[in-house]
Amino acid sequence: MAKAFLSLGSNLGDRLRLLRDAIQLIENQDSIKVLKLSSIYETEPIGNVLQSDFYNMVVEIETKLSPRELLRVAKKIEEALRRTRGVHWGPRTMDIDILLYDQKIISEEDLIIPHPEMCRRAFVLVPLVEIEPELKLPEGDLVSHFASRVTNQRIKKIGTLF
Ligand code: PH2
Ligand code: MG
Ligand code: MG
Repeated sequence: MAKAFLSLGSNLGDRLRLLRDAIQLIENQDSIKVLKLSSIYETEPIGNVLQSDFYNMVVEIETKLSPRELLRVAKKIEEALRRTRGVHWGPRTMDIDILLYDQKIISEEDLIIPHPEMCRRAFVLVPLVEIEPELKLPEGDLVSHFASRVTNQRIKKIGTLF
């Protein structure tokens, strides 16, 4: 079994409901066991697209799926929640990204782990550190070290999902 971390984000529609549905769909997978859920955070949009605030959270899972199989399941769940595609980094009903998969480093065209942007994003780092304060990247750096460097990004804890 591998341990992995997923980032969930929504800024279109009923964001809370969409996060709840995404978690439900993840928990319904026989091949995935949810270990921990972070709180939900309202976060400023990162990137050069004018769009509304996101709700973000992080999920820690245990899985027998390979990274690529896990990616396929994540895409399937995004589809089920009718993720609208369009602007790169633009508004979406549900975005599910793989942040970490054990201590693996993967660098393929459509699958990069650790997630290449994760160390610059408060909306990923803050919930990650909330559920695993001692978590390290494959390179050995503490995730909390990066979290302390993104305090300029607006992020507000909303509460828990259930
Ligand atoms: N996702 C992006 C781009 N910008 N900003 C926030 N706050 N939250 C996100 O989930 C997010 C983003 C691309 O996936
Ligand atoms: Mg993303
Ligand atoms: Mg994505």
